[in-house]
Amino acid sequence: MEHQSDVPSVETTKSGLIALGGNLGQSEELLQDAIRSLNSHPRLSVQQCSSFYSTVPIGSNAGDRYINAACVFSTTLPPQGVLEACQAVENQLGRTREIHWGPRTVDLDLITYAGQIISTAVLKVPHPACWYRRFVLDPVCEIATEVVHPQFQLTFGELRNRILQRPLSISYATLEKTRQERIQERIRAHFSSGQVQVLNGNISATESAVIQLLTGELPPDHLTPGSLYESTLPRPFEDAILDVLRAALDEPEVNH
Ligand code: A4P
Ligand code: MG
Repeated sequence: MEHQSDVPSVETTKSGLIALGGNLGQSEELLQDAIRSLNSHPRLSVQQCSSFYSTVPIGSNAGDRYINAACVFSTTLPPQGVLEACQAVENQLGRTREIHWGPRTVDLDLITYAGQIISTAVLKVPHPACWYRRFVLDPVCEIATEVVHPQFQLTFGELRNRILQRPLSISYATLEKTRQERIQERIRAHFSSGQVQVLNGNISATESAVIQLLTGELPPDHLTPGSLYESTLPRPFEDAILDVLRAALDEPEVNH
């Protein structure tokens, strides 16, 4: 029998997308340094970069406005290797991780890798939040609007168009009544009816809601665009939902 180690490995070139963000220090220069640094990796090359966008910070600890961008890369590294290359660049550019979602010099997220779906303890691809964040979708769509999100089978351009609907329609498919009411109250306090519309729970959410909030665990093979499982969001859920909506509603400003 032939062992795996006896088979000569053939290195194929794969491509993917990385999203960049930062809000500490000279962010534009730091993002440019990050792109140069990624490109200097012997097995990774940056093919195309978006403009730089100024975006509203999402998350209560997030700090000042962010600069966000995206790039297309090609690589002979496996996905885990691209993640490690990204983390090496973050560390080299002075990233520390005292606060989750806290201010950072440079944050590099692997958005897609060769149309693959990956879910390990350290790497989730496509990036789970990429479909509702304008700070990811706008730069990505500038350079890769036709790239298909492999779980949703929609292009990034289509994913962005869904989020552009106003009011943004959301539903609480499986949340119990008291939690629905609590969340609804908070949404009303933060967003106007022209921004967010909460659909009645018994409407078929998959058809009409852009974002559908669900409790319980994420079923890996039943992912539809718009399904947001409680288990995939930071706690408390009620705050995380407001952050999701802010990230979907924010209008990034191009900052060439
Ligand atoms: N990880 C899993 N999958 C991936 C992936 N596809 N790409 C793991 C990158 N990392 C991935 O990330 C935590 C762990 O996620 C890593 O150890 C890796 O194994 P991190 O970069 O250390 O921590 P983080 O970035 O603080 O947390 P997280 O959850 O990744 O946050 P996000 O999603 O990166 O969001 N507002 C604006 N306007 N612009 C921003 O760019 N970014 C964030 C952070 C919050 N608010 C923002 C922005
Ligand atoms: Mg990150």
